[in-house]
Amino acid sequence: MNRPDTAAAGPSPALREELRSLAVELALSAGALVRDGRQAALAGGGGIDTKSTPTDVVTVMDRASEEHLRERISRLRPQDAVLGEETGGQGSREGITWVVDPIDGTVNYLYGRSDYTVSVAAVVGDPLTAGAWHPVAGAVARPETGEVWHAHLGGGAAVQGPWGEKTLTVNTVTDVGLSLLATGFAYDAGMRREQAQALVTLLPAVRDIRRGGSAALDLCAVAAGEVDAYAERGVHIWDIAAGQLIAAEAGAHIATWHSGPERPQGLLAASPGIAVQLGSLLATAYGSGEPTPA
Ligand code: LIP
Repeated sequence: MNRPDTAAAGPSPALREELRSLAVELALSAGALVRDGRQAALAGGGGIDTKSTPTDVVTVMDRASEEHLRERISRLRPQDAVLGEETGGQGSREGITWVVDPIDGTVNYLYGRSDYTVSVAAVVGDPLTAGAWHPVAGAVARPETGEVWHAHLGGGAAVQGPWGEKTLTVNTVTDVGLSLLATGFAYDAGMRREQAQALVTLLPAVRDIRRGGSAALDLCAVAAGEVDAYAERGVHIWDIAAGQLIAAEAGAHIATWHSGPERPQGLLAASPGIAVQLGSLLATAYGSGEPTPA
């Protein structure tokens, strides 16, 4: 298990639990905003812009959700920093930074699909430097189903919904050839080509893959045992910060892999029984080094 040392400097267990409760509240309230505001905001094809490529969309509700989160956090935790997908931020090297993805799975949201989320994490360290931060509390809300997955460092992971709450534990699969792998693809055509080429190695070597469109939801699926692993290259801290903590607290092995300074790193969250096998497969598929524990 490569869960960060819970005794490491940082918030006390009591404060981590408090941050977890706040992350749940924030994710649920922003989720309700984007769910209820979608029809009016996107009526007649309005409310949509693009970012890095014509397929990398941002809606007025992405922006409204992040503004809502920033306003609530500045009121409830004025001493903390905020880093968001849509308006950035510096982060706090000494204290706590709230890392928020106002809508993860924006394309799903645009198409009226239910598999989009709001992801809220409290992290310590420098959130702008890979490997220099770690999450201490987090929540991922799925507004269309009323579910929210949550965890705090050393406190386990759970999911709550209209039906109640249950503790999360990863699967015990030990043969990567029988594993169900969640993955995702970038918006950049060149990166997508590389990811497709990597699939030529990965796809025949696993049971199957699932591509859901939200890294946060994929990581919660690992935690819940709905897939055996998640691996994707090029995701951002706001896509993964809450989900990777939830997966780690449910027993997943978390690692990153690098294939050169010019390439974005990859994230792997896997049931422990297949982490080494899958890590080697990823290294072969991407021509990178073996993943290293996060
Ligand atoms: C999404 C990620 C997903 C990735 C998508 C997209 P967004 O984030 O969560 O894992 O495969 O291409 O980047 O853009 O919906 O916030």
